Amino acid sequence: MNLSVDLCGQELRNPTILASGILGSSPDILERVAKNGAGAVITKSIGPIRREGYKNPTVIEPMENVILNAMGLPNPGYKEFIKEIDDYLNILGADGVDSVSVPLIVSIFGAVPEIADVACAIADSGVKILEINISCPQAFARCIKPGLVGQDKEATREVVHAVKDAVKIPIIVKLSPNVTDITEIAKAAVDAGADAISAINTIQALEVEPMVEKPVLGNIFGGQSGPSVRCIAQKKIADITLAMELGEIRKVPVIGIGGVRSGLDIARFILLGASCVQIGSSVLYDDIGIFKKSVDELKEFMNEKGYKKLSDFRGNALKWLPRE
Ligand code: RRO
Repeated sequence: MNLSVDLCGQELRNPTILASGILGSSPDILERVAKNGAGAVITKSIGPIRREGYKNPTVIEPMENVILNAMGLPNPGYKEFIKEIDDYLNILGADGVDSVSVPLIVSIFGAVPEIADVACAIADSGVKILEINISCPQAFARCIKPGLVGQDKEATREVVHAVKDAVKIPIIVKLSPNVTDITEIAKAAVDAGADAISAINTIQALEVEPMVEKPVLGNIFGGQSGPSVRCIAQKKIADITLAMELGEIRKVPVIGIGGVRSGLDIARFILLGASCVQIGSSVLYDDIGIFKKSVDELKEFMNEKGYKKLSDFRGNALKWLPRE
């Protein structure tokens, strides 16, 4: 059975990727994730300058299967980050872990023109794929730039163009679910040169503590993730992949993100046309054993169905979707 995926020219041994921002970004932690079976890993989003992030609480579980976060893009700034990049690349790069290569994808954010400097410096340090985060809900709540890039076609085009003009390496663009029509933003990103699309970032959310009569998160507003968002993510992915199938958006790999917790969840996203998935909040529920566990379950599913590779069933559920 072959579970490998070609993502923007990099071979992933299986279709699971550690989502950005889940476990911090130290080389040691990413190495543990790689050793525990992830096909690739993504760092916390890195921006133009150092940011402390928001005050606590930054992550809460207000009810079962629901995680809210408002971290506030904490990061050391790209100049500090690239000082350590060799540590990352030595762990995950050409020689890989246990002779298996686990690509390192660096998530970046920022406004134009600074984001081009961030992208350039990181690409020059040897990273092979970037993910541009145009979709952090907290960026909207506290107005790093008025409005969220990922909610506006023109702003999306401008940011993706700026990064494409600055670097030769492939870029994934991570989309927000907090829009009326995600296909419009996906199209703007792909038209501007995105080599792959990932979706979804977290859904804008708010929790209130009744006894003290105030919001719980330090930043007041946050983003919802966890198993509760999986079906919402699946709808957004289907919107994008169907638009690609209908020729409305150029075909590029689509990466499903949202509540993936099992091999059947991976299969669900692939059946809707995704190339692979990112796993985020489930790491908090199931620890990093989630990668191996879900890949083993995916193998069981494929075995039972008689599939030898992911392309044997990719997109099979799309034929049920209405198209007019
Ligand atoms: O740092 C955050 O608060 C954060 C980011 Br950058 C993001 O992309 N999504 C999210 O839910 N939180």
